[in-house]
Amino acid sequence: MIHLYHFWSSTCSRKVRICLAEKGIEWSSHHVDIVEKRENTEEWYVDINPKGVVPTLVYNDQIIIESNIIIEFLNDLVKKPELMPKDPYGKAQVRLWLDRSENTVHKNINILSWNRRHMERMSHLSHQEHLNILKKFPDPDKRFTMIKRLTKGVSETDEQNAISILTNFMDELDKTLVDSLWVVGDDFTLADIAIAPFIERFEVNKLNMLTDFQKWSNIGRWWAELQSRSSYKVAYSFEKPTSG
Ligand SMILES: N[C@@H](CCC(=O)N[C@@H](CS)C(=O)NCC(=O)O)C(=O)O
Repeated sequence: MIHLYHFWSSTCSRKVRICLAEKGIEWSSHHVDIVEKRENTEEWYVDINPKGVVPTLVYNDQIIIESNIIIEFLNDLVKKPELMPKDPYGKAQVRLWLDRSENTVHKNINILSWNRRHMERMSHLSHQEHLNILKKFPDPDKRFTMIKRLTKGVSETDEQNAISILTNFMDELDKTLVDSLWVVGDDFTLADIAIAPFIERFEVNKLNMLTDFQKWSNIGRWWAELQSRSSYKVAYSFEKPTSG
């Protein structure tokens, strides 16, 4: 049995839930509250995910972290439908998009989410209470970044830089989609799954400069197609649990 430790609205958790639905894999849900209860920094969770982030997948006592690695694991575990190209170059292209989804898109959307989403979610806390929570992050890199954001803020310049990097990403994605139905070739792959939750996050955060589908019409066509897949609908239908 597959056990998924995840948070209902996290982009990386949604990525894994799309993949599970594509593969038709049964899974058992373990909801980790990363907002109100901060369960992700509790000892029991850090024992399985030393970075204190979601998602984590557990299969027969094997623990797998990092959403991009989890979806590759699932693709290897269950053969059909195949979500990786057969040829080595195609595989390399998918891995490049997976890397971009994390190191370009996730990294920069986090910068833009700080003022729009994170601070609002934490507005019930005093500065000191918020700081005490961030100090509990087990991953030194994440702890340093989050504490710096809280104490120094995310400036207009930081935001403009993130927007410029994400605009370049969208230009690149649109160019890729001129000649192919999906991000890598004409078959749906892990690359499509890895990018999808971030486009939705641009929309939710009302980052209109990053969702101009008249300008990026190839992305617009791809995005509409992706949202109509049942795997996307299933992944997004997981709602915030009322308790637990
Ligand atoms: N590279 C990791 C990133 C995981 C990550 O940052 N997860 C976020 C949710 S999307 C999280 O758990 N954040 C916890 C927090 O900010 O307290 C992955 O892809 O799994």
